[in-house]
Amino acid sequence: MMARSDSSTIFALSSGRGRAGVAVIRISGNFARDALEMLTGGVPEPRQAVLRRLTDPHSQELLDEALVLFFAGPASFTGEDVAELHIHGGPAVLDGVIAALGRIEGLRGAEPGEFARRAFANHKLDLTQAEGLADLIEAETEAQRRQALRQSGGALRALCEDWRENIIHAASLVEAALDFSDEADVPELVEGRARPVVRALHDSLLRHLGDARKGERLREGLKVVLAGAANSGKSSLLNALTVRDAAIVSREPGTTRDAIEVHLDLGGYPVTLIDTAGLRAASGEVEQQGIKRTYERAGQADLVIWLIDGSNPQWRPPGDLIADEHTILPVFNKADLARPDKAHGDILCISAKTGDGLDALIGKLTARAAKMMEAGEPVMITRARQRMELEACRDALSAFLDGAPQELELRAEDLRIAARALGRVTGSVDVEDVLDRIFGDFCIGK
Ligand SMILES: Nc1nc2c(ncn2[C@@H]2O[C@H](COP(=O)(O)OP(=O)(O)OP(=O)(O)O)[C@@H](O)[C@H]2O)c(=O)[nH]1
Ligand SMILES: [Mg+2]
Repeated sequence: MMARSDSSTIFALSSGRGRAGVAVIRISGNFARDALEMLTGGVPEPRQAVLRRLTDPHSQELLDEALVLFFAGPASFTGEDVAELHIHGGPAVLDGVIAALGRIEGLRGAEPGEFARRAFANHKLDLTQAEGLADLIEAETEAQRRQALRQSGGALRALCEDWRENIIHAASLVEAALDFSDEADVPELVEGRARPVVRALHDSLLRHLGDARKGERLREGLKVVLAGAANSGKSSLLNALTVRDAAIVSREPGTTRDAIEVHLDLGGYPVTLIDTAGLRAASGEVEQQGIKRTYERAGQADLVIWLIDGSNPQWRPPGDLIADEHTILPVFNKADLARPDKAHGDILCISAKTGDGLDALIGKLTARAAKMMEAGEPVMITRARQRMELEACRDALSAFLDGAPQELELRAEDLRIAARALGRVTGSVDVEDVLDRIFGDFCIGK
């Protein structure tokens, strides 16, 4: 659902669902004070935790004893008055407090991402920080957490704002040249002073855009596909790597049909491992469909482990399975039954059955994951949205650098376009159409 941008006071459970020692309910808006008054009989000093009895304002029934906090706007997460109720995390307590809040006039339940959206509207965070916050909540591994913390802390925002200031500085030089267009300092202003600024910015943008999508990969996890001839041991390997029976293993070739995904944390890097239907001249229609999916998955993978059945080796994948040779990692399985002959070099040998060679394989995967995801630049692009705008900025800067310097109006326009694209990254311009998408990704209570 889309977040409404009205001025009502909103509330939601901000901690996770389910039984817990403590659950936190957040209230934000003009009536946060009144709500506290009605539930607890008073409003504590801002930022001081106090223990209070919560009673239902309608029935006067005792609901819980809770730790209560109040933040006076604008010094709060959303920039509005905010109250927090740290209640006992049982379903009945929670239902009672939520129901009582719902009966207070002027209050309504929050929609997904609505707290963060209000924080954005009140300039507490920009779009990149809001995206970073969403990532922090989703982060499953250490490297993901590091990246999300950097971004929610404003690293990308600061970089974009710095770039934008430089563009505006260059634009002011071009505007000045426009004002004095019949005088001799025009070339000095544009060629001598604006151009080097734009050139440096352009280089910096190229460096960040040429990051091999590491930041986006880290957000999404590295996709590793297990492919190979039917019966080569793909499902056995998946199970051995996850140390549980996620996939069915059997002597019959053609066992796996649907792709099966599991998530691994390799040295802090997130990896999605995908087991696929084995390749063979398939008999049934279902298996053929499975094989079609194997092709689709392999085509989208960051890395394809080509698993070779040691007892019946098929050394190479079919030519049309993978477009990029660099994404293939050949692995020789069933090393307990057979060994590869010398002609095949130092191929990685494993046995999914005995566990032999699995540590080496995990080591190799971890190294690949690190190489494909570890931060080169301290600030990373983490989403396609950001990349798209930064590319638009780069193109406008290229147009400036390639254009005729004496066409001052056109050069000024190039810089305006570039600055606008950066403004869209942080959300300082043209935001309306992206807000629903960005904040809709949050869960309720964030
Ligand atoms: N000896 C030995 N047998 C293995 C090894 N790995 C798998 N197998 C056996 O090979 C057979 C096929 O294993 P699966 O893991 O189902 O193979 P798969 O590649 O997933 O097969 P499909 O899903 O049909 O493509 C089973 O009987 C496994 O026990 C291994 O390292 N050594
Ligand atoms: Mg299988």
